[in-house]
Amino acid sequence: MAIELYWGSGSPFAWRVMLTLAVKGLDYESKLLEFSKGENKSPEYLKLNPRGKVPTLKDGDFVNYESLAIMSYLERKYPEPPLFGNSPEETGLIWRFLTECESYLVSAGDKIVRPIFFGKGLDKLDEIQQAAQTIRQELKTLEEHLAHATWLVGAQVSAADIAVFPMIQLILRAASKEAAQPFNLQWFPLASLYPNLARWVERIEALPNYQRTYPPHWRA
Ligand SMILES: N[C@@H](CCC(=O)N[C@@H](CS)C(=O)NCC(=O)O)C(=O)O
Repeated sequence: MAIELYWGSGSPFAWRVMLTLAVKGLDYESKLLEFSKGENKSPEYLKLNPRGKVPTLKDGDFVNYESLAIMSYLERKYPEPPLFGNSPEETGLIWRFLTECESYLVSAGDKIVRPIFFGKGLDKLDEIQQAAQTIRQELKTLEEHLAHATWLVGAQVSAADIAVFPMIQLILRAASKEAAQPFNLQWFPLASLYPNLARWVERIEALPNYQRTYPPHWRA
């Protein structure tokens, strides 16, 4: 039975799972949900994921949600190529990047990306500036780390790269919006401000099957 992936265009969390499937060369049935039509809150979908969020993965009778939980399930079920490290040290470092990403990039991103995209809460200037500063600090930390590394952990792409990358793409897209201009975010252009990070982004974009993971509405 095919793997089914419920996802939304532009969701960085769904993008993580799509990249995991791409790198592991796993085919899946795409179940693209339209938030604007409330498809993620339909009674059928809420039976799979009571939070009404994406991503959700169904593999045979097994259903799971939360992007990192899905990634770790896929790793155990389809171990090749390994994405959670080749040694205890690599696994520990990968989990450090994952939890740092949730604690800093994701939580700061939520306070600023949402207002920029949806126009709500743009008046919370202090909160936005503080979140922007957290993100600049995280970009700087990643930039310095990538001065000496091709991938975030180990000699090949790992769950750390796959989980962080969609957040970077999301914040760059937010920074390019007109609503972001008054905040002087200094996240952009990546190639001149954060050249190591820009090269790492290009490496991920060159992964096999990457194109299928790119949010369709971002192409427009
Ligand atoms: N922690 C969750 C976050 C999932 C999430 O927030 N998904 C968003 C899209 S980026 C969503 O489905 N939002 C719809 C809603 O909350 O109604 C994960 O890692 O999967």
